[in-house]
Amino acid sequence: MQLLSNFLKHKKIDSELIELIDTLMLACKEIALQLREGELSGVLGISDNTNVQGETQKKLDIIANEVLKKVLLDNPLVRGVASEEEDHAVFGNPEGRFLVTFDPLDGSSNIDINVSVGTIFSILEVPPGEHEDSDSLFLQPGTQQLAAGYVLYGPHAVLALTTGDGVNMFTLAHTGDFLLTHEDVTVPSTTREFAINMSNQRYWEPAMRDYIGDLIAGSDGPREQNYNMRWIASMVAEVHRILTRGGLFSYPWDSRNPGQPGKLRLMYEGNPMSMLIEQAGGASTTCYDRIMEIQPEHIHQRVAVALGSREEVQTLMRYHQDS
Ligand code: AHM
Ligand code: MG
Repeated sequence: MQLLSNFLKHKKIDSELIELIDTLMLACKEIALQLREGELSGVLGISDNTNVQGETQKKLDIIANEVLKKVLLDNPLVRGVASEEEDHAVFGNPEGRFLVTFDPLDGSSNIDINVSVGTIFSILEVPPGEHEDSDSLFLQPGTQQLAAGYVLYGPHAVLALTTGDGVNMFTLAHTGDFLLTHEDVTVPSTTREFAINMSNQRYWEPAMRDYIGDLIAGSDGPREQNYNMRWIASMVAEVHRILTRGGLFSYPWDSRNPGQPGKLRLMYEGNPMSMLIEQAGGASTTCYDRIMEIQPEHIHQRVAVALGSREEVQTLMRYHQDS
């Protein structure tokens, strides 16, 4: 089985990008270790802090964020990082070539119940020309991402990675190495499985209510086949399932926060997951538009998300266009 860095070298990926990915994995291995000990290392439970979005931070949100920030900013290739858990971007080497955005611990509401969580990341390049250190360096559409991925901390830790040439998966071995376990992952174009938080149904747009209603009607409804539902409440685990066997995941706009496009964040969740899904042959949309073409206006911007098996995503979009 091939080592992550050997695989990337063999694929002729830019050596600096390989070095950056290795640095990211160093941080993720440290997070995996902290998670492994759970209650024994006193890392579970909530902290006294709330993040910039007003959400209570878990102790592990803070630990994972600090580990990633420190390890990445120690690498001179990194100009700056933007994190779901930081108010603003944090900067390192002014000569650094790369920008990294991350959700340090996605699905962290699941930590205390020992359900899968993960680190989601996206790598951008500093735009050409002279720029002051500011959040605006990061405001690039998802189509500009050089690489994106996640590490899912489940029964085993798995990295799903794209550098813009397909998606590959690597499993963390007891030696501390990530080894290639799935090459050229593809999302089946059709599916009979969907994931959405049904308890928000009454707040959705009519088009979303109609679409999900028709899936639930199964073989008695217009779709004329039965669908199965899953909701892990950990996007990283849902996307991993979709990359593994297909499916549709959505966290749509809802009227609880009408001024907010959605719950998930464009730069830390929407764009990296969209790049992975598209690179694996799937599709990703706000229900109306391609997520990766959105021009971000601020780093913590939210977005409505529907992604997964291509034909199912297209059907969902038709319901929205027709409404
Ligand atoms: P987080 O980044 O604060 O963990 O929030 C994102 C998570 C996603 O992983 C998941 O899809 C969603 O929030 C679950 O939301 P809900 O609690 O409404 O089911
Ligand atoms: Mg998240």
